[in-house]
Amino acid sequence: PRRTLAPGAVHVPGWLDLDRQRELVVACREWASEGPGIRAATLPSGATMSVRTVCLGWHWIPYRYSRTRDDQDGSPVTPFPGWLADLGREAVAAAYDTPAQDYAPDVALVNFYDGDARMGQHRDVEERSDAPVVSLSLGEGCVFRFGNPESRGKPYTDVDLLSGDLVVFGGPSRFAYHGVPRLLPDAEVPAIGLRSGRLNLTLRMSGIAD
Ligand code: MD3
Ligand code: FE
Repeated sequence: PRRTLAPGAVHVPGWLDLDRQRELVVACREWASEGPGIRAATLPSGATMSVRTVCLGWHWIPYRYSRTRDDQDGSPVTPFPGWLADLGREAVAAAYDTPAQDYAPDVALVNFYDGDARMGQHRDVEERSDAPVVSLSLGEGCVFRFGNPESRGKPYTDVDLLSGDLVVFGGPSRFAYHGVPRLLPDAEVPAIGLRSGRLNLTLRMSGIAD
């Protein structure tokens, strides 16, 4: 089933079957342990994010992209694998019910949430492309707050995202405010090899030439 949250924003609950969820968990674990590992980014205010992130293709630092892990040991970012770009095309095609051969994601942010981790309302404006963002959720559920392009406040809609869910954000929804106010620790979690917490993968087109 597909559910349109707003123009260009489509939620496909349970899009990833359990085998694909397990494969993604294995891959995320590998990426998170490569080189200097997964890290909580530090904001310009000096505050540390409660979410931990590992990046593929381009390394995200508040608020720019780099090919190197400039806030860690400066090592090169993990490459963005071709199979993940294929998965992104498949996701966009499923959400919009139309072929997506031109969708060529070159950045993935893998976010890990546990305990009281949350993500405040923000817009993703570091990319130089208005191509859609693909979001894949694994493990514990969360409340996802989908806002509007104008302000952090109302109107917004709260949507539960559960393990295996896909959401694609494109068109007029691409630059909307959004965030994750909390996990849903009491929701049931399938056995996919995640002991606890929530993983979210977002696939993006950086629009950066190199
Ligand atoms: C709507 N991640 O990494 S995914 C992020 O669950 C981020 O970890 C959240 O926000 C998470 O930037 C939410 C859903 C999402 C991601 C990117 C978007 C929604 C979006 C970009 C534009 C509009
Ligand atoms: Fe975001």
